[in-house]
Amino acid sequence: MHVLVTGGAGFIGSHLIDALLRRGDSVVVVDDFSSGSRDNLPAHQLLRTIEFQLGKEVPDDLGPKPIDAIVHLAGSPSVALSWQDPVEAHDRTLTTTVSLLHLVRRLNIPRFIFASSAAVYGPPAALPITEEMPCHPSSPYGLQKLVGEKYVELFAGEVGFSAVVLRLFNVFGPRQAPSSPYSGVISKFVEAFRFRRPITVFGDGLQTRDLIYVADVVAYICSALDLSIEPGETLRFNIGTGSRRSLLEIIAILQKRFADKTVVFYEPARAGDILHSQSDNSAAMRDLGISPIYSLEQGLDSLLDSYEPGNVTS
Ligand code: UD2
Repeated sequence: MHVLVTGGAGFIGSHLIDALLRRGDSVVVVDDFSSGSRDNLPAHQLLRTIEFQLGKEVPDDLGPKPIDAIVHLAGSPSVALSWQDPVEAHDRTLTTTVSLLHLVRRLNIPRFIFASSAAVYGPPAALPITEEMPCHPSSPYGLQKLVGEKYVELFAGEVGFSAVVLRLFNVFGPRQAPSSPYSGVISKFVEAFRFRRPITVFGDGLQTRDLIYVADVVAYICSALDLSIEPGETLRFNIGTGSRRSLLEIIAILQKRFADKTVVFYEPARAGDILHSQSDNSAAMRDLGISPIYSLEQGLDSLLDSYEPGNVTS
């Protein structure tokens, strides 16, 4: 397969690139390198990289080989950031999606995989959350992902390509950069433990998330690429583990793993933050044919093993 991956130099994208190259697929990475890094990408003869600015039109000239599928991962990275600068987040998330769909139409690309988010649901009426539950996003980020999904469905039906929308729950793992204040919670907490810095908990720490390890997410994306779907059809899946853990539980696991306590500061909950999140992942397990392999503990072990030895006790 010849696959175009937007955000391919980022956290999830770079793990996907590794997996695609291992399968023997060739890849075009499209990235603006704002949060992703060239260091995340291997030197490989089947890999080509194109730099482009999110929110701008993607050029038609993507090389001589026809593209079999797009995996669209690029976008504004977080709920909190989308409140801070909703216009920028809109351009990066939604305008980029529309410009890619326009490209799919121009180049007749048969498959589009869209990385959506659990944030489309907003505060859930019940747990676990099924794909059929109503979506009431509580942040610009969630709304932009939801409208992106609708665009995908509209274009797929009209143009005749097949699409898979993956509603990613909280993904964690190596290469998730902890550097921004808006980085994923596990990357922030692990960094705090590694460098003996204080942790900030927004709210009381009892909020729960469905935390899925990046290797499991990549396996689902690969499966979505191979899935047999009717042209014009859009399928939607929750991508999570089906369980939920609180921030205080994560801190307790890390305290044990590092044999260390850390100072915890509590601040008010962030705008648009929901209390609990847990996927019903039965549709993904059934139709994409795989189950998540990593528990939270196993994922954390694998993440900590990816750092230099000496920072973590075993
Ligand atoms: C949302 C989506 C997730 C993904 C992500 C992208 C939900 C349920 N999840 O994740 O699917 O799209 O956005 O960014 O909508 N927190 C702290 N201290 C910190 C950092 C975070 O307490 O230093 C809290 C934060 O306030 C939240 C929880 O940890 O309650 C998880 O935050 P996050 O930024 O990792 O992800 P979240 O849930 O916004």
